[in-house]
Amino acid sequence: PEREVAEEVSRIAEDIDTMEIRGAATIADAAARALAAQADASEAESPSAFLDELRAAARVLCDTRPTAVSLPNALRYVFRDVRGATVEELRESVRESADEFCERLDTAQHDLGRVGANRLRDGDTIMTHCHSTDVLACVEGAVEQGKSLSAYVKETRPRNQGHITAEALSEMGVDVTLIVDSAARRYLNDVDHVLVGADSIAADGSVINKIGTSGLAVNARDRGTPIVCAAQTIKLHPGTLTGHTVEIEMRDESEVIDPETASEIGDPEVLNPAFDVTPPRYVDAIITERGQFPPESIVTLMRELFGESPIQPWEL
Ligand code: RUB
Repeated sequence: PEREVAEEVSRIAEDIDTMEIRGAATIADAAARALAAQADASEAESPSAFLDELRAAARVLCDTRPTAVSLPNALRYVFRDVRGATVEELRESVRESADEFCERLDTAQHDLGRVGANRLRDGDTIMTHCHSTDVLACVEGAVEQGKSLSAYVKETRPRNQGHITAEALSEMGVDVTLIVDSAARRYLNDVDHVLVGADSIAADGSVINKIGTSGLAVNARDRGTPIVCAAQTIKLHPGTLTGHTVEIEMRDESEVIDPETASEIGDPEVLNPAFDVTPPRYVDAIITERGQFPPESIVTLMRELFGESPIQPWEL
């Protein structure tokens, strides 16, 4: 039977679903906090009932968006350290584990930013796609080192997350130029580094990120512009070690065209994939909190961190 989950869990799941909460790292943070909220709200009378509720919450959270592996990874991480013989002990343990996870996430992003910052030189121009907090951490690190930077920011249709990036970069003192997605190639000659984030990294080093990343990477390679992916190790997708592929989320067509006006252009079928896959040969480096890696070598790190056969959080 379906178990009731805490109201706060439903609310966070809804916010992830509607992209009120979005971006892989932010989703991971919210998911860990949701488990803590479930633990706080639980009225379970036995440890096993308490754990069943936590598993149900994990499932509800994972059912929101399929592509960012940081979501199940965050839940796995919190579950891994949960111990206790009584409901009270378990509750406290979930709180501690979630807090520790969120702290580690912050630290990892900061450490990643320092690695990424070292690639950027004073006076460099970057190009961004979508809105990635891991990418912003690299820029922030460079700015803190006293470097002055310019950025071409792609608006990132259909949801224009580029606007969030434009605002964040401006606040850091970066000189921002907003462009439509299809103008990227025209300006690549003026760019020193293309910086993108990731929702998942596959075992072969493929980068799964916002739709349009792969085309940008192919164009960047053609122009000889280095393309760098900033992705904490929480973005490594353990399932790809055992042959699974990363599911690409398809979103509602209303994000692309207003259903009211679609009839005026002959009611075409609309496809709205949210992410795409950039093969490792188009990526120069993956920047993590553990340092910078060529994409082809990321599998070693993945094995070290996850082992061979991770299980789903609700099976723990
Ligand atoms: C966001 C997106 C971001 C990654 C990385 O897609 O593709 O590049 O999630 O973000 P959406 P971060 O807007 O559909 O969630 O570096 O913040 O984890």
